[in-house]
Amino acid sequence: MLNQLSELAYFGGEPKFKEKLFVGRPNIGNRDILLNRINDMLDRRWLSNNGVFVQEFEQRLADYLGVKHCIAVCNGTIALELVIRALELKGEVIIPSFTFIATAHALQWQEITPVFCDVDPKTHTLNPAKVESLITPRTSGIMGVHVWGQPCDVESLTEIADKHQLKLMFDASHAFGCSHQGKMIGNFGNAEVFSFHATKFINAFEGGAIVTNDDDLNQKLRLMKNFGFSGFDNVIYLGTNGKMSEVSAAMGLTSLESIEEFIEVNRRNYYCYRESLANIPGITLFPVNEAEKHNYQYIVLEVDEEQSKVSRDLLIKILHAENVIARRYFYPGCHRMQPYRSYFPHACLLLPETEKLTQRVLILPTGTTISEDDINKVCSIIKFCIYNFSEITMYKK
Ligand code: T4K
Repeated sequence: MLNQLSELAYFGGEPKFKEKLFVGRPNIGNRDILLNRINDMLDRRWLSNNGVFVQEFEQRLADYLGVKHCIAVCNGTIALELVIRALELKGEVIIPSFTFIATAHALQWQEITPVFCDVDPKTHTLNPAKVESLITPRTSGIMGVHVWGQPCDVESLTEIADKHQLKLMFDASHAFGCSHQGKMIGNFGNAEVFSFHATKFINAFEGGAIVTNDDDLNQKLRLMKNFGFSGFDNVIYLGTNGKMSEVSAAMGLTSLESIEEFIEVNRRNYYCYRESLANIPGITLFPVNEAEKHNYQYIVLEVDEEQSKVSRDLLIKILHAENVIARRYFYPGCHRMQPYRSYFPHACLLLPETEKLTQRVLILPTGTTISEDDINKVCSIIKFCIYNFSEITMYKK
């Protein structure tokens, strides 16, 4: 497809894609079913406040995950905030910095200090040995993130939490439909949180859910997400408005019904990328554990510049010029964003693996809007860059 440098859009050639290929393009399930649901909702004139779609969505999520309670809410960030509050976390909570900023903000928003812990470079999730070394008398909990759908080291984290009498929760925003040792993510710690944002594997336009096997926590969360109301005119607890709307639940249900198709397409895309990107110097595709259930929602590349000779950032610029809108999740790391950068200016010294990952990781588009042809084209651009590194780096802008 590419023979010389000038054919790259970055150096003045025509972009290889007319339409932009986005990371995070939403998967839409069956449109007719969705529109029928929306019509039903309009006919019923019941648009929010624990409507039938929300109740059905909660039940179907709980059944799918094999978890006792599911509380649907308006987004993943509110879900995190609610759990943090319901678990009465305070002081310090240990989290990875290699995550979306919402994980940290959900704590800081409630004046709890997120203590950033380094990750294991193989799994990109919390390194349990490092977690233990960060525990202080102010620590009240640990929040792991199953980033890219890769489960944390749940057993070690549970052991640490039990030993130090800490609460354990998981931000499972990326991990809907994934399992760990045969059990669906959603069943671990005191509670787990999913995001059903438009860009997520299952989407509800905006939405989230908290899942737990703890009856008391369930009761508390249900009150908290609805201003603390227990029946008409009776407020028995401090609460907020975390409710999911009916239109979101309609989308969530429709999306959930297509889950097998989404997995199939994402899986096909993952294997297509894997084949096309095999044996390219300095390029590694983050692996999926085939022994477990997985949603294959993120195509995660690591670029090792020493071998590839082309940096991750130059590769991104070249891809963007071709209309492939690859992303640098989670650059530059929460610890380098505000307000944390000001609060902990030296945090980077304790986060060497996170620092490396934020310089190396690149996310490529996948999902139902991407064809195998598209993937082969994207990969041929990457290959061309790596195999022509000396010219590329010599003439880079
Ligand atoms: N914890 C973790 C680990 C998370 O990853 C997230 C969310 C949360 C917590 C919080 O959950 P929510 O409160 O969001 O439910 C995007 C999403 O907005 C965010 O939900 C997600 N993580 C994060 C990983 O990605 P940005 O800042 O990258 O958004 P943006 O606007 O750049 O869009 C992302 C890509 O998606 C672009 O390539 C465009 C494409 N896109 C987006 C939307 C909304 C579409 O093609 N269509 C769309 O409708 O954060």
